[in-house]
Amino acid sequence: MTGLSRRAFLAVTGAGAAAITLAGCNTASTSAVSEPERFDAALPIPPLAESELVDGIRVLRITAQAGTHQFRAGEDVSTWGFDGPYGGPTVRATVGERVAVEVTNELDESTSAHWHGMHLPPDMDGGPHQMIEPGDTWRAEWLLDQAPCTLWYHPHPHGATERHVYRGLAGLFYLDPAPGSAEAAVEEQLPHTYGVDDVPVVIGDKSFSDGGELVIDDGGNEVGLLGDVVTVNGVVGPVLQVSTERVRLRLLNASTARTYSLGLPGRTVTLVATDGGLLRQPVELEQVRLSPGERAEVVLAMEPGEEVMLHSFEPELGNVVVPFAVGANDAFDVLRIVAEGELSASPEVPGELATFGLDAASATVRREFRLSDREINGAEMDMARIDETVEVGTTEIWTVINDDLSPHNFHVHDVQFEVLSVGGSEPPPELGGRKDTVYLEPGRAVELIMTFEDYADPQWPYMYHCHLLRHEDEGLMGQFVVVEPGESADPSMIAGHGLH
Ligand SMILES: [Cu+2]
Repeated sequence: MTGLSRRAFLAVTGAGAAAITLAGCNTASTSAVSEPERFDAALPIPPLAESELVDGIRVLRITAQAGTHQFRAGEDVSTWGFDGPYGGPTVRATVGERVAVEVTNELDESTSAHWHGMHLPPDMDGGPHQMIEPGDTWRAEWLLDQAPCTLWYHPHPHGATERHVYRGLAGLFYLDPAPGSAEAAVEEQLPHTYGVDDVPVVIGDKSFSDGGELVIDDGGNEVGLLGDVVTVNGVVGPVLQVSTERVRLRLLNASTARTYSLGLPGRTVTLVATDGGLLRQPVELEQVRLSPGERAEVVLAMEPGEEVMLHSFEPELGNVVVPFAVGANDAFDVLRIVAEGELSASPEVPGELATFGLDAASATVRREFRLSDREINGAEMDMARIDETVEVGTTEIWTVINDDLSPHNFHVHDVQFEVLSVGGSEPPPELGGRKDTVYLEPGRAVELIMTFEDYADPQWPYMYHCHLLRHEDEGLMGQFVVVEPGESADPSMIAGHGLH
């Protein structure tokens, strides 16, 4: 067990901490994740969602449903998924297109579908104010107006997001570059054949009961549920066969609490993109740290006949007070990758990938967000309260501080931000791209810069929150509206709406 109950955690991190030793915690130096004996389950590739063009709009339909899924062959588990028992199809559309997604809820409780990382109007965001009741269909329609990137979609019902995502409701959403764009030329040079050399890797840790069902309430660990079984695209012990000299992995941490640090032991991977799109230049890394909700695109070079293991090293989580209780001591294999005897040629990764950048001198507003326990700036989430009001067109710098001795992270809806500093220093190169979610080390501040370009609407808020989903569910979330200059937030629509 990785278990250290929240009450015990608060006790050791509280005033009496100095008097308490952790000598009794004999799991402190060993990984709490149990690896499968063999990695021989063919990595499933999520199907691409079907779509049709209707009056120039790319229309997709997905359905949230309950079902039965086998993470391990022969073992049926009750799960939830979009268009299937677990996970969801990969949605693919092109920057510049209008998309409409019609989401039907066939579950027996209300849910929602949030487009994580998407720049879109607040009433299309699929947050806790856009609930879909059982039997209903909700239509979200918007213009894909941001850099090409790898996003994802998942439910966002207030107080229940951890459970809905953990049971399996999560899928990828690829924004492909517009034809003729600079990004399209780069994309040609990167591995880009879906499921062949451009491979979705959705990682989720699970915990199973003696009866083989998913354990959801694990007694209240500080960070939420840390499963002792790691799954990729819904299976345990996966293997990926590759037939090309280079393979691109689109990594998504769809876990509710666990942070991974992914790499190939003894060699580097080439990081080309993070949450919001391509980096300026590729970065060679030994490990890519991914906290819940973050994405990374890495390119691996393979030799014919070679076999490598994608591994999760002990993640560097900062100055956490009880490392084993937050997964900091866990290291384990994730995905075996086997190259065929003959590999087709792949282009080299371009040295220049993308051009972008927000100028700190253009920021006219600064805000500070202090995360402590389940409060941001001293307040728990209130669905009927607008916490921040932003004028459309403004570039702002948000300073986000983890005031606790345990991990948090921070996700902002509607925008992709850039990281200006981490703990007062220039961010490492892997944080040099556009992001929507960032890890927060205990006791340190990150400065984020972002521009709120569109979609002024005083009535419908966007969210910002910790993406450790139990923290979010328990109140570590706030709401902002984007308004026209001089306009005020109008919470009249949301007061009493969406509350159950
Ligand atoms: Cu948190």
